Amino acid sequence: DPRTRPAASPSFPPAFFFGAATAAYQIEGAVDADGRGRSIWDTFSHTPGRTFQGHTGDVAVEHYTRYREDVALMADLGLQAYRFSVAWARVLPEGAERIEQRGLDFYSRLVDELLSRGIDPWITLYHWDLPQALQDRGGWTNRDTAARFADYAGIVHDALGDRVRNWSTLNEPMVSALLGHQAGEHAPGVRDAGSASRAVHHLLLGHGLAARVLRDKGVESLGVTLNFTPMTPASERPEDVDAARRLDGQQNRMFLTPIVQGAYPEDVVADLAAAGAPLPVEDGDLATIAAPLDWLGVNYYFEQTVRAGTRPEGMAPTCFIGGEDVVELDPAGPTTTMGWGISPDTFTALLLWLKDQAPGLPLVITENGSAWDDEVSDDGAVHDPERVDYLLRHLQAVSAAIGTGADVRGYFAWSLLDNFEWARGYAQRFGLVHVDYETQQRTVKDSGRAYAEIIRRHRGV
Ligand code: GBH
Repeated sequence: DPRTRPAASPSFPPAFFFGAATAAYQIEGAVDADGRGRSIWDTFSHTPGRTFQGHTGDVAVEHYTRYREDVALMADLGLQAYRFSVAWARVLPEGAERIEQRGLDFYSRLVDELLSRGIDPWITLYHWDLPQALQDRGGWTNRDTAARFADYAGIVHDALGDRVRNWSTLNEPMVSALLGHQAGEHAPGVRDAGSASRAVHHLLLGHGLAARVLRDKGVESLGVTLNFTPMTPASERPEDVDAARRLDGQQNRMFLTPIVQGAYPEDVVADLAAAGAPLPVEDGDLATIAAPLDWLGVNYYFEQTVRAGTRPEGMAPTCFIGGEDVVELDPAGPTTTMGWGISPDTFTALLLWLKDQAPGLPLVITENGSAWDDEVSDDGAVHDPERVDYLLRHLQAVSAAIGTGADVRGYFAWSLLDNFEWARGYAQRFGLVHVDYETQQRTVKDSGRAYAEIIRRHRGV
């Protein structure tokens, strides 16, 4: 089938690796199993009006009970690595203190299964599912949550560190802080600039404290995952250029710069202060946040063009502090079912920009992918030529960046499986593997087969 055969296969350095990524709440289900505590995503998804048609992660794709089958699928695809997150509330049902051994045991079984198949586990400690018990004490707006996160990191490492080499603290603190506390589109569903800026700083502080704990325990492959959305001004008008600067500041630089340079960008500090939402920085915090890392995880999906102006009636609330006078434009070209544009060249430019921003820090693509309306067709296959095209063009973009000097070590496709796409519920499918939500049957899509072929050629097997 020509749709599964890449025209020009991009080439990568021999040590480059390919994997796929998931996150706990999006796939596990089994929310009441083995003493798991509630998380803010249980609360949020069960609050009427918060998610698409009230969808929740209660069942998701039953990965908690089907993980063996899912690891077998990974092995069939030839994946070299698998990035997954640990649900804090499975390990510490109240967020702190009492450890639930059965929760740790699940991840231990998963790790053993991966290793038995020769797949390298990459753990993310936090992919947005804060224990509700900690939210009840203020969540990320409370400085104490950063210290609790560091404790939790140490507990997970004590259980899995003998077998897992690769550790990431946070996934996309931008989303936790700004979508969770400024736009209110994600859990905990708060819309308050002051809460958002407190969450920004405490997430970063939590990252730094956890990094210290993991380093002390001997971790040698330590990173954090940030999401990047490059911002382009709609015109040369100074107000549009400034709108793009402000959004770029909060979306991209506010998280990257403290981690790699030990300081918040001055323009961002000024913007937040002007919006009445200063960052609650205390002495020593920035040195903690700038803990040395072994790699930076990069999530990239699309670029955004912005202009200054009044947001049209009915437009979703801005996720940027003081961003009420900035408008995000619809993409000019074709879009995925998320409504996101497709800009592989911007991916190359982003990786080269990161090479300059974080000299000497290896990059790992921890997420990249696209959503489409996939269906199992009469021949029993799932034909997703758009995803094949997106995948190939973005892999070419990574290859081009490497060719121009970016030190990119690996690529994780988002996602292994169709899953609970947060506020968009099960309406958006990102998987390389299709899931029938009635039967839980998995079907490898054409894109999964194309990816397997790329990996097979890369490994020369
Ligand atoms: C990732 O989030 C998540 O890690 C993953 O769990 C999720 O399933 C996947 O992507 C697909 O959504 O600057 O105003 O244009 C990415 C979510 C998308 C949130 C881009 C911020 C930019 C908002 N990010 N979005 S704006």
